[in-house]
Amino acid sequence: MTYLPKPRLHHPELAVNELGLTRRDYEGSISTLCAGCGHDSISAAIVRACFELSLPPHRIAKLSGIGCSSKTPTYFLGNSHGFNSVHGRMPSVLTGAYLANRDLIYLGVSGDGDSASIGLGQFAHAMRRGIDMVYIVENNGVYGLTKGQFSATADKGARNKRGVANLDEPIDLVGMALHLGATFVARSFSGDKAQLVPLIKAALTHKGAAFIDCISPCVAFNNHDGSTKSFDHVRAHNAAVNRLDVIIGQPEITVDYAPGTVEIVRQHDGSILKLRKLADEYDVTDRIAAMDFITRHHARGEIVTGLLYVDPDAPDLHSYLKTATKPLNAMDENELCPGAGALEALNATLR
Ligand SMILES: Cc1ncc(C[n+]2csc(CCOP(=O)(O)OP(=O)(O)O)c2C)c(N)n1
Ligand code: SF4
Ligand SMILES: [Mg+2]
Repeated sequence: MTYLPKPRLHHPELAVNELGLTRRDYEGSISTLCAGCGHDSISAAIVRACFELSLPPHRIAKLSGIGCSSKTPTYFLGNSHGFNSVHGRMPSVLTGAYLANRDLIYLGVSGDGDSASIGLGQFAHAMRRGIDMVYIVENNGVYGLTKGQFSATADKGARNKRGVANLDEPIDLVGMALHLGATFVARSFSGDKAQLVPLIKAALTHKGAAFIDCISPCVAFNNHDGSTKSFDHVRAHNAAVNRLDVIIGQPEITVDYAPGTVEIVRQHDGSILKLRKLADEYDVTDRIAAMDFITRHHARGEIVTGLLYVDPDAPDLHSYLKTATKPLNAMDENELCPGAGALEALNATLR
């Protein structure tokens, strides 16, 4: 059985957000993933982020591909729109939905197999097009659902459960996202909610393509000595670049920041990110420096986590294409099909 509803009753004193909703209103069905799977921690972080941002669940559309990671949208945001697509094809389905209706908040959830192997082409184009979305890869270095084959993000030399070493060079999705033009790029770890929840909140309020690579140990096939995606390995090699809070519509709070230790980033919609830099020289607005930073730390065996790059004033695909502001499903027949005269006028501009 893959669908288990949760009991609707909850504690009467559970905190409510600005919409009068509790955290439970952002949950989904009971997870059927392995106990301890990192993906469940990411689902919990998504629930918390959406609850804390007071997002209306009916305004969120969650889309995924195929894999244990891609099953997770069943386990959060049960009152939102959802579409479980084909292996590696989530980005194109999300792109179509976003072009048809820009009024929804798009959340794409994928795996390292889904995005770095079969879906690599789709991933690349989604990053470079400025689609206003949050794209989370739940990265465990294996194809969990099909029993633990190495994925394309597994590090060279990493060993599988049977002790066999991976001989291929890894694909770093963060490096690709930076290279291809994503305007919000971050990496986190499923077991670090203090970092992950603010990152998801920041990504949700970012206008443009926001990518989060979240290391998420697979307890069944990739959480043993020799794996570079295990809980222990990531804890021992994690180098966080910054600490992040998201403050929505409260710019006056910025006056409390200690000089020299904080980076303020104003996002396109006016919301503010507060970045407490652990590394003083780290600049979140410098794409080239971010690429250099992660490459140098990767060579040292370190996993850099935190917000690596953001362009707070990024344009999105609708602004490039100058598309209608109204969602297609809200247009009447005349707006959808304005007639031969309008078509002729359009064609004339292209001759
Ligand atoms: C077209 C197609 N090819 C192959 C498969 C088999 N398949 C299902 S899930 C999967 C890999 C999933 O790996 P990942 O995206 O990393 O998710 P995880 O299970 O690790 O979370 C594969 C190869 C499929 N379902 N469809
Ligand atoms: S096989 Fe791995 S990825 Fe899949 S549910 Fe189990 S622990 Fe999670
Ligand atoms: Mg995987």
